Amino acid sequence: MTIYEINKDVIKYRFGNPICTHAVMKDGIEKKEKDLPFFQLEQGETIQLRYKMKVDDIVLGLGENQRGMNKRGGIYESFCSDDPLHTSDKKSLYGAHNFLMIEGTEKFGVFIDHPGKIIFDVGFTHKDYLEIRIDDHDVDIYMIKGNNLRKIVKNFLNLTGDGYVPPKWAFGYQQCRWSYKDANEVEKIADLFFKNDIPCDAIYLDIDYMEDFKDFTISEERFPNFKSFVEKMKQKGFRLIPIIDAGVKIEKDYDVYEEGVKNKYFCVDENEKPFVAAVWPGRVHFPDFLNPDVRRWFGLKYKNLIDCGIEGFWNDMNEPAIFYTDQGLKKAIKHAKESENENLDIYTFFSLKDTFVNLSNNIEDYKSFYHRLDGELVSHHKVHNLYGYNMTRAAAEGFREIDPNKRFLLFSRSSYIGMHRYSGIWTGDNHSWWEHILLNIKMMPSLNMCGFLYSGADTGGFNGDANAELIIRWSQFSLFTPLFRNHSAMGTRSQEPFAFDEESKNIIKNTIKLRYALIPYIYSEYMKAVINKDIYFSPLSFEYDDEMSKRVENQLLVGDSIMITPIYEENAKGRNVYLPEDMLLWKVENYNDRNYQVLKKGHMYLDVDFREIPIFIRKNKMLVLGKSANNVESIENDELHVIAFVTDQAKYSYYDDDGKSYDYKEGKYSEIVIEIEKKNEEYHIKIDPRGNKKVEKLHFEIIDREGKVTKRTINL
Ligand code: MIG
Repeated sequence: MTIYEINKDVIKYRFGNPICTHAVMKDGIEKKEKDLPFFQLEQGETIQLRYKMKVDDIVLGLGENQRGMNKRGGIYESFCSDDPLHTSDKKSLYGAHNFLMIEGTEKFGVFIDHPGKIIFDVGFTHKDYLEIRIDDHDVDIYMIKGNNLRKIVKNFLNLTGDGYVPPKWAFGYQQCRWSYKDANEVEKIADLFFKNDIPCDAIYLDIDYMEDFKDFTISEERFPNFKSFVEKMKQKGFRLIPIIDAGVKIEKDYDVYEEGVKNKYFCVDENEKPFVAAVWPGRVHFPDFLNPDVRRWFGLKYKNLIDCGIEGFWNDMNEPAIFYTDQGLKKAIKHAKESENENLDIYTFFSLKDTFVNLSNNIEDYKSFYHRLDGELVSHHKVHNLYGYNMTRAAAEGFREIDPNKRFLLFSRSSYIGMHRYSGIWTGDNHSWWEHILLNIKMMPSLNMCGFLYSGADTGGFNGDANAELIIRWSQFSLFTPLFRNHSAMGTRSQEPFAFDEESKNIIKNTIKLRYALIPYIYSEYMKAVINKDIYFSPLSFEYDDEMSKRVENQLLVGDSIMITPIYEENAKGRNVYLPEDMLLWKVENYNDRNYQVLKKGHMYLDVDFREIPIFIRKNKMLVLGKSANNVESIENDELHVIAFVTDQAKYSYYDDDGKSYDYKEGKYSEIVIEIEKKNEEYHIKIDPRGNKKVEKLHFEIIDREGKVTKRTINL
């Protein structure tokens, strides 16, 4: 074991000779340190770490995973998986996010930088022990210090580089559905948004737009004159976001296939022939994204679509998902033939059935192909968790080369720590289940802790049929997630905002309008989180020290000023709420109508009608909001409203920038610093409009402890 000090808060423990994942962007200085702290270590062919948890310890982190925010009681396996049934017993979803924190007697973070399989047994096998089992003897382990949870997260995020920033329009509402079959249908959807006066910024193109599911092609038949169609839709105010899949169709004369074979850009089998698997188009090859030349080649392919006016993409099936391989299929068919005329009993029948069920995403297939890493063949199984990450890196680096100072929308299904530098993620194929709203709520802060700020779930659920109430309640939560996209699977019930009755449509419309009105706040908080290596969604325990705040998992802090208490149960007309301090409640039905209520610290039952969205403004904090519009670019925010709950003094820094370039990195952004102080029953407002050219007026509503509202307008 070699020990490196990265900085005063982070020590790296290196075992053997690990494969470089590029998750961490910082080197350290070699050090004579003591042994790995906190953990009992077992080292051999594999490495195991064991930590005895105290009764009240909580364990946070692990990003995209099942179960609670507190991961105790569960067992999780880092092995990126295409599994469309997210039940609570599932150990792996699409991402591998090997960072966790202990908060209790001891406070620390640990990041296991390893691209293969890892088990996190958080008190599952033995309730008191956290055990981390790494399927290898080459690994980097980072131990991260910090006085509190937020500080530990910041120290961790400080290692992994600057976070991804999408264009501002990507904070608008977005509509997707797998099965918008052609240009006419896409346009019809856009027109329905317009006709119903529902704001929307983007409509997605799922695999249906491609020709025979070939990446970077466009079906001439279903999307004739694609470039002018993209232009026409942009005129109407909608951007189109095509999907890109990981597998490249094997087809003679298809340029991506031909070039990939010629240049040896594909992963290979044991005979060093391009590895064959089957996904959407039937047989495909997988680009070897671990190789920088391949990344550059694939990344520049996005240009075909960018040249047509496309400004955003989603990368799918990049775990990589495998439907079957020829070897697997052959075995299964043989098994089936041998079973013909047999008297199949419980064992032999299920064994036959399982051979077919296990055709997809089979571990034997992942073990049967290879990457070329610095000239050497490395088994895919060993580096499995790097695949989607590097596909997405390829895309992001391609965009930077194609149009260097332009931000593109990009998110991926599979991911690894460090991929947040290149894109966001969405949480894959969930269901139209109420449980999945709650899972979504609990997962968002965990994803943030691992760096993934631009994220969100398929609002309304991907698989299964949604009813109007589910879409309403889910949208009322998703309106706070940076990625706010409604998506559903082919064959399920339509779930666009106008797919239900008139009343439900209007409620969803008001919800989406509230989102647009909140974009000044959401964008400001998002950008500050990126710049300060902070998170956007926090558990209450990040801000409040009391014991109860550690236990609450169904309420979140959004940015610095507000707390939300979403409804995630069918037919619920309210819920229990815990206030760690006095707060100001604004129950929003229509964002132009204000109503305020000061609520006392403690527990309460809150009535929440279908039409209502409760927003809690924290004590001595401010919420900034503007106006809604058809889409983000047409929002006029020359006048902003500030709702402040002030008992002593409050300060808010409102961030904004051009929303489309990387100039913010050179300090080209504006910040309006607002300070309100209450002295002798008078409010003193101080405004420092640093670099601001857009906002001309601020309308204040300042609410005091008694609920008295003081209005003030200030010209900048
Ligand atoms: O196996 O492209 O998660 O969002 O609609 C399904 C079709 C493949 C999975 C993605 C989903 C997308 C779907 N894809």
